[in-house]
Amino acid sequence: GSQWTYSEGALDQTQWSKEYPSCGGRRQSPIDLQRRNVQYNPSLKALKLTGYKSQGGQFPMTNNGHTAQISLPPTMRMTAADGTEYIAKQMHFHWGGESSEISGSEHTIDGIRYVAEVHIVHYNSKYKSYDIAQSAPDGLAVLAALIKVEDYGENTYYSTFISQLNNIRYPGQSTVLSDLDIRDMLPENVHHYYSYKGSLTTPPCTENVYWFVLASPIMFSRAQGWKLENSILDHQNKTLHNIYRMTQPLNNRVVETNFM
Ligand code: SG7
Ligand code: ZN
Repeated sequence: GSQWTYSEGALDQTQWSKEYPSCGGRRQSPIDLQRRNVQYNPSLKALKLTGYKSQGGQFPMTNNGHTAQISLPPTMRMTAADGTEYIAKQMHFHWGGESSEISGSEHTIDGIRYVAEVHIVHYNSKYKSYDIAQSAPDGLAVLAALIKVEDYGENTYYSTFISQLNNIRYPGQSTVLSDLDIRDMLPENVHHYYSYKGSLTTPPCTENVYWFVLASPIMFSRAQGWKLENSILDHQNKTLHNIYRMTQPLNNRVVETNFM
């Protein structure tokens, strides 16, 4: 079968639905988060993140040809406002062009695209495994955070990750990161978020993802933004750039927030 891409060849994102029908569905991700159109729900509780603090673990990281992806231990869990518990599986990134002027987040806020976006993919703990959950209608939840680059200092919680991107330059390459603190890799404020029901943002675009997009961004230095955008290559040996999907129609969905 042909390989899907973001913007080149026969199976670019405008064509995904021809091979992956769900990509043409009515609850697709990402979306533009429009502050004027969200439903403020003050009773929406904060997410509960357990096992996110560093336990001195080893985190395999790989270049899967589409992004840099870090495997996460099942001891990391997220409990949503409705009490559903999700088990972490992996985290990965979406980014834009060769400079941070060319942004590449997937979700946009009032039409503004951020430099990059991190996704922590989880599966519903009522299922025995990720593989079972990934095809269940209530199987997945993704915790997302937008990444902003300005003249800040280095975000030292990302130093290990950024410096080891060189070890996964080619698709299929892997490395191991030690002692990540995933909690510290998120914004300080994880209480405020947007949430809505959507899909995977890549083929097969399965419509079984509960999305939680944090309201506060993660800060990177310019050098860190540049390294994220320019360290790893795709299957054509070209630098992986603009690895994000265009925003999709909201259709009849409601985006909820727990902040004003
Ligand atoms: C990334 O985004 C990868 C995919 C992920 C996809 O390209 O990290 O993961 C693997 C295992 O290839 O797909 C099923 C899955 O997690 C879509 O995930 S996303 O909706 O959070 N962007
Ligand atoms: Zn993603």
